[in-house]
Amino acid sequence: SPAQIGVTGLAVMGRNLARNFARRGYTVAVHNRTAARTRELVAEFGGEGDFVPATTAEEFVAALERPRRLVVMVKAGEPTDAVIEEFAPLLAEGDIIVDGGNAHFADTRRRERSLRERGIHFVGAGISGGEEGALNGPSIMPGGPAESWEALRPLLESVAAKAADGTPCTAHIGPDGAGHFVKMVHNGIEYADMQLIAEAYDLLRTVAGYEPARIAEVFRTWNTGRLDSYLIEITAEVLAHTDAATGLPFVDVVADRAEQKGTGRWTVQTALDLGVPVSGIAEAVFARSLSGHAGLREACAELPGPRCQVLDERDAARFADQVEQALYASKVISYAQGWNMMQAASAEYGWGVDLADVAAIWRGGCIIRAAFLDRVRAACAADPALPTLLADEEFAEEVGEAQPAWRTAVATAVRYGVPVPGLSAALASYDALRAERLPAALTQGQRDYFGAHTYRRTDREGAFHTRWGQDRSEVRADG
Ligand code: NBP
Repeated sequence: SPAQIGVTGLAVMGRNLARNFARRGYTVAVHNRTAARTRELVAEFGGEGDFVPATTAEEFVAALERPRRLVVMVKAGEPTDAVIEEFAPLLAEGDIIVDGGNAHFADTRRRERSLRERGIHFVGAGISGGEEGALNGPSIMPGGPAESWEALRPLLESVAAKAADGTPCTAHIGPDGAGHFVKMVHNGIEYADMQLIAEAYDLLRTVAGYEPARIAEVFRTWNTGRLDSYLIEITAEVLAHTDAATGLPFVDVVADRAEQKGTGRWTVQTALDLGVPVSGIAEAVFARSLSGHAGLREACAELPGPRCQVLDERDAARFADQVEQALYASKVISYAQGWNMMQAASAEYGWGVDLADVAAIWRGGCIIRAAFLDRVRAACAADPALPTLLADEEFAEEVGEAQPAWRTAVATAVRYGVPVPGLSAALASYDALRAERLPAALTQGQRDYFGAHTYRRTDREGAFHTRWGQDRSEVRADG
């Protein structure tokens, strides 16, 4: 029987996604550049459902029912272009290519435009959840023509994760690059979440003096409250783990150099272009970069700083509670920043992204899945024009209540010399947003002084310039 869907690119992600479709009762055509992978898939997992193995691109395309639905799961970048160029000439008008890889949204926009001219629907779908998610239910963020969503919807809803209320974690995000954009911001927020958790761990270790196993218990407790999330859950697992070779806490034998594959960096680069401050994500990306600069760290290792005194038991317990509040408030800030970034891109590209949908489909399957996202969804649904999550009454109240403890946690970190770029940048963002007057007025004065860049006044309309080098009289600079 003809296959309802095809998957080409059968490394971990593609193989697991193909199995997911097959387990849900779909007939799945499978193909890979190196045919051995296709044979391995069918030999190992053929019993899980109906697979139609194809060796050549022609065989693969011929195995699919019309309109053809073809998922590409290859390495992002040139391999994706190569695969599209291989298949596009074999497809007919109305056929759909889904790119499930981690493409940059600008590439997706380019590919969508070029394939549209050839009558082919191109869908850039962000897929989160790693290999486990691909097999058992990822969060899927498709962007592309609305017609193709109708053709893909039943299949994607069937394989996607289900949120606690049973709704599938997939929705049409918007045209062309919208899906990959949202996936990129997801990954940026993931960086910020991980950095904040790492800083909280560092404070509990260094200032409260807790051992990793005890910190694991603290995280387990936090995971029963408002911080309930996959990342907090796995943090506890990693901290509780003992290295078999040495008997030491696992976290103590791992080299402290964090690596990255690039989606966090893309988020920050794109945010700079859009002019949206995403300081939480930026600090997380920079923190990973700094950790990897061995020479720089070695050159600075002897620089003076305060001696860290571990708190006594009672103060440590109080401090741990303050750290929870700092972590939660900072998390709200970094989500608010990510949300602003999606709003800005949606306006810039005319995508019409529904941010309540985005929160809803991140509730399950993806790496940042969290109970918290149900509240973000509710806030966006209640007011689709919400300028920031901080304007939501509930979030505003919570962050407002957390802020004294948040300040104490950050101040303590500063006093003890523990770096907390994520927690402190979030607090700075909060204080800047709520400030009645910002020193930006002085910045404008400086710009006018050295570059005649002009300024606006608080009391009158128009642009003005002061003749700094002459008599310092003010002149109108517009009209
Ligand atoms: P990889 O990113 O490691 O890519 C390997 C696949 O790409 C293989 O099937 C390989 O075929 C194929 N390929 C390459 Br490389 N160059 C090709 C070319 N020129 N023509 C045809 N095929 C080519 O696989 P992955 O880790 O499964 O990830 C797949 C996609 O999903 C990536 O875009 C990734 O960023 C994204 N993603 C991954 C994860 C994750 O947790 N790993 C999570 C979310 C998204 P071969 O077998 O013949 O070499």
